[in-house]
Parts: sequence; structure tokens; C-alpha cells
Amino acid sequence: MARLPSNSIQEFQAALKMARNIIIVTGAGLSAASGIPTFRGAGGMWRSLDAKSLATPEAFEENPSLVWQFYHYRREKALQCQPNAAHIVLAKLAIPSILEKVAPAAKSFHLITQNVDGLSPRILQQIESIQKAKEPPVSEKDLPDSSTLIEMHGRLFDVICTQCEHSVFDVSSPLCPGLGEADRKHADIIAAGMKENEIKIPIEELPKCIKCGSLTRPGVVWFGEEIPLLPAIEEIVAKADLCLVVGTSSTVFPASTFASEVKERTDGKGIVAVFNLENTERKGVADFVFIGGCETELPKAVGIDASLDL
Ligand code: BV8
Ligand code: ZN
Repeated sequence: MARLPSNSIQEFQAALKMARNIIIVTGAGLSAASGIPTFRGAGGMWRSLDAKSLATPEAFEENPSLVWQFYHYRREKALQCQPNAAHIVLAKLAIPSILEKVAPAAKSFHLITQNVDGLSPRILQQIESIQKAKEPPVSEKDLPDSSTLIEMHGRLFDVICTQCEHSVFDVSSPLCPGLGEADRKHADIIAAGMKENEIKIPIEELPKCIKCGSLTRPGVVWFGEEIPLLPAIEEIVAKADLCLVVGTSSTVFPASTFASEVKERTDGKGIVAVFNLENTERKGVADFVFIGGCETELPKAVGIDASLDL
């Protein structure tokens, strides 16, 4: 009989102290407090557009104008939002000298995010600039290791050519005049999703490749597409003995399998901790469940505050 998951911070911190290879899997719930609606949450902005039917190569093939408007809206939204306390605490764990305070036995740490909104890389870069601006210069151990962050579903701000695959990281707002105009015309994404309101942007006015002039696409992994970083991710998951699952409904494959894989591969000795509004892991997988917004529960449980005076 699997024991009920605990929500004891003391027990969790004891498990953290023993962990050797830590992975953190995050989803849309991590960015909810920043104002970026989740895929499935109440009022999820994509309900009217049904994200799953739009986040596919087929949808893009059939209606690049609508799919680009969907992603352009999310780009603009992400640019307006700020990382929250949970993003900050996770980014601080990428600093070796901070990680070793809470996890002295840790040999590796990886933050595997399903999110494409760029908030985690943004706060990592912000922390790195704060640290690098210090006099006298801080040691390597006080700098965040950005190689610990893996954006497994790609990035909203990567713009990739459909022909020559030239990729540009482009945060222009708007990305092109046609998309800027469509954004202005739609009061919100719900309106944009209504067929009768659809604005048809001619293909020649959609974002083009600066090298060969062909149509570009958002640099995200669509449903039905392979995850380019998966082999590296699987190697990391295979070694993990502690897995935090933060703000994800654990419904999208293969990210949804990582926590149970840690549990199964270690004959149950691996530790899984869920930070969500509800327990999203199958029965018996989660050792710890901290119910509530991760922006408040994560700093408390990990014992690291979200201040940026490092
Ligand atoms: C692949 C980029 C193989 C695009 C995304 C096997 C079984 C079942 C399905 C499949 C399977 N194999 C393949 C599939 C199909 C598919 C899939 O999983 N479908 C689902 C619908 C069942 N998977 C794939 O296609 C993947 N590819 O497997 O390739 C392959 C092999 C050979 C050849 C071809 C293919 C690729 C999947 C990548 C899809 N791209 N993103 C974009 O963003 O538009 S996924 C996208 O949806 C997001 O990135 C994110 O990952 C996901 C949404 O999930 P969540 O992040 O969990 O968000 P959600 O809204 O669901 O939940 C929010 C949670 O937060 C909730 O639990 C809520 O309670 C909580 N929350 C809210 N507020 C807070 C909070 N928690 C804490 N604090 C808060 N404040
Ligand atoms: Zn090109």
C-alpha cells in the first residue's frame, strides 16, 4: 500500500540534503503567477483557439496566418510578463554555491522546462549579469550555470526558416507589421480565436527568413514533432534520484513520464515532489505534494528566498 504523500517541509529538506542528481520538470503553472495563462487553467487564453489543434505542423501548413497570430500573441504576452518568485528560486539553484547549501550532496542539477515563454532563461541571464557586475568579481561557484536549463519544447522567440532552417532569436515587438496590426485589431486572444473575427494575413506579409526569404515558423516543438533534445534529456533523467514536478498537468508526453521514470528506475528509492494546485502524478509516484501556488510553496519548501540581492 503506497503511503500517502507528505507535505512536511522538514522531511522534504532532508530528502533534498541527500539528493545527488536533481531534476526539476516545469510546466505552464510555473508562469501562471507571472500572468501567462496556462493551457488548461480556468480562463486559459488558448481555450478559444484550442492550443492543441493549433500547435501542430498540419495547422501551420493549412493556416500559417492564424498559427502565427496565435504565437505572436503569446510572444507579446511573454514580453510583457516578469519572472515570478518560483522562476527566481529555481534560477538561484543553478548557482553552485547556493545549490550546495540546500543540497550538499548534489553532483548535478537540471531544470527541464516545457515552457516556451523564455521567463526562466531571462531570470537566469538577469542573475548572471547581477553577479558579473560585482566588484571584486565573484567566483565561478557564485555564477549560475546556464547549461543546467533545458527548454525541451523550444522557444517562442526562436524564428526558424521552413526551407533553409536558418534560426534567429528575435524578440522584436511586433515581429512584423502584419502581425502587429492583427494583435491591435484583436481585443484579446479569445476574440482572435473566433472564426468570424479571423484576420487573414497574406503569406507574403508573414515573417520571412532573412537568408532565403522563405516563410519562417515559431521555434517551438509542435505536437507530433520529435523533441530534438530528448536523447540528452533521457540521459539526465536516467541518473536522477530527486525529481521536482512544478506547475504541470503532466499530460504531455514525454515530459509526463520523467517523474514516474525516476521512481521506477530506482526501485522506489528516487524521490518525487509535486508543486501544484493538485497532485498530478499517478498514485504512489509522489513522495511529497505541496498544494498551492508554486510561487509561494517552492521558496518555502526549498528554503531559498526570491530576493535578487545575492
Ligand atoms: C513526441 C510547444 C514523438 C508548443 C508543447 C504517447 C502518449 C500520449 C501522447 C503522445 C505519445 N507520444 C506522442 C504523443 C503526442 C503528444 C502528446 O503528448 N499529446 C498530448 C496532448 C497527449 N506528444 C508529442 O507530440 C511530443 N512529441 O512525443 O514525439 C514522435 C516520435 C517520432 C515521430 C514523431 C513524434 C511533443 C510534445 C510537445 C508539444 N509542444 N509546447 C506550444 O507551446 O504552443 S506542449 C505545451 O503543452 C506546453 O509546452 C506544455 O508542455 C503543455 C501544457 O502542459 P502544462 O505545461 O502541464 O500546462 P497545463 O496548462 O496543462 O497545466 C498547468 C498546470 O499548472 C496544471 O496542473 C495546474 O494545476 C498548474 N498550476 C496552475 N497555476 C499554478 C499551477 N501550479 C503551481 N502553481 C501555480 N500558480
Ligand atoms: Zn531560409
